[in-house]
Amino acid sequence: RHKFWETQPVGQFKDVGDSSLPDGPIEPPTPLSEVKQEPYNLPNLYEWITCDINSDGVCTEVYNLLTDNYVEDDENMFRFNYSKEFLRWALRPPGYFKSWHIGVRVKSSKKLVAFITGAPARIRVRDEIVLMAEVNFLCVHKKLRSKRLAPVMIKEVTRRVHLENIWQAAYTAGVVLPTPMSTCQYWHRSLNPKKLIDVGFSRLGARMTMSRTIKLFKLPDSTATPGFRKMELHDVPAVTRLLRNYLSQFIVAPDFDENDVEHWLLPKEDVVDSFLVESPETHEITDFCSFYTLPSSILGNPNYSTLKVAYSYYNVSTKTPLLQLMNDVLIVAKQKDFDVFNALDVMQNETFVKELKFGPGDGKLHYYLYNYRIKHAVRSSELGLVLL
Ligand code: NHW
Ligand code: EN5
Repeated sequence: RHKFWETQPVGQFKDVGDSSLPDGPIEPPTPLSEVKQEPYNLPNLYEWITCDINSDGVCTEVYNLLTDNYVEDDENMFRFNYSKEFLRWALRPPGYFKSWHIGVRVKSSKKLVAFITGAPARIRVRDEIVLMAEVNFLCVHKKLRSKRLAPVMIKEVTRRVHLENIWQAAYTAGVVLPTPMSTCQYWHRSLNPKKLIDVGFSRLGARMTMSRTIKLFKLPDSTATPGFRKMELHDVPAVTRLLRNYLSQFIVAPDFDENDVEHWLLPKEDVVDSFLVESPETHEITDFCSFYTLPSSILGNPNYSTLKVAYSYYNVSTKTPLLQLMNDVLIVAKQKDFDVFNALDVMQNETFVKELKFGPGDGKLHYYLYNYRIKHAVRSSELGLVLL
């Protein structure tokens, strides 16, 4: 059934429920001298390239490939439209490897037709901190699908990750592969219900008119929490402490240090937004929330071409109730003209989605680890990890 995945060190469907297998690495590392030194073979018309994502030209080529060929919803109405600045942010975290930004070109025309990336991360699984590659942006041009190019791309990124002496990876996908360590539900909070209905992202509910729907999703003009403000550079140490302490309760979570927090959470216009609550009395940082910006192209609509979408990222509440904190972040997302705010049911997100009028989406997101077994699947609320 899975001719490729059956050959890989991932949990196999036949082993689901087998408690005799231990948690942890499936295969031991091999000596670096035994890692294949040459790239895997591609069909003859194609060649590997390492993408210099700093180059504006290369970044534009990657952007165009993804804009036209990356992930769509099940009815092909929307397609992810990661911005160039977002791609640069996602692909250049502290300690990144340029060799993990892998493209495939047509030899004759030099056209970019496929892409895959890795980015290094320390991820804690229970009480073990594991150095991993976060693999993302796997994309094969629509005209080259179903030719078994994806397995070659995955083997090549694996080889280049191994060359850096890293033996585990984490990735998410909308499709079921052998085998999810966790499965999450997408939730959506309408901010601009009229546009969402016009483009087919959502539907008018039964016995609902447009004006009642608009009223239902109305939000206050300004945030409610005293001391709520944008995160700044000098907040990095306090946010790191708050976040590390919060994430320690989850079974799988990133192990963020101050450099990681500066990279992943310091606001970057049209890429990532972060807010915190500074107590007006003690000036203590008590709460934190964030979202990233990932628009979707609207396919074949005469009136609209893009949907502005915010995705819930990391949120921490210690003093402000999470419900109030998230209502404030919805208000700022609305002020910034987002059409919809998305969240997965990870961490404590189930505690606010219904009350704040999110509705379940038609999409699921499956989380995977490569070469690391977790015997019992993790509940989504036990996941403290958000991948882009
Ligand atoms: S998930 C988004 C993936 N991208 C898209 O969906 C974009 C649109 N689709 C495409 O471009 C986020 C193509 O359909 C792709 C497949 C390229 C998806 N993950 O070439 P063939 C990520 O980027 C398996 C993994 O003929 P294709 C995460 C499939 O099960 N495997 O198909 C990426 C089959 O194998 P099987 C996937 O449609 C994580 C084989 O590919 C997959 O032309 C990557 C068919 O290949 C997916 N999303 O191209 C893994 N989709 O065994 C990283 C299909 O079933 C692992 N397949 O026969 C870790 C590596 C690092 C390790 C380090 C120690
Ligand atoms: C790796 N980092 O299916 C990423 N999105 O629900 C790969 N549905 O937007 C992950 N189909 O339900 C890929 N509207 C997995 C996600 C692929 C994209 C995807 C889903 C997630 C989505 C929307 C639009 C559906 C259009 C038709 C959806 C309903 C919203 C409604 C709002 C009002 C309250 C009720 C719900």
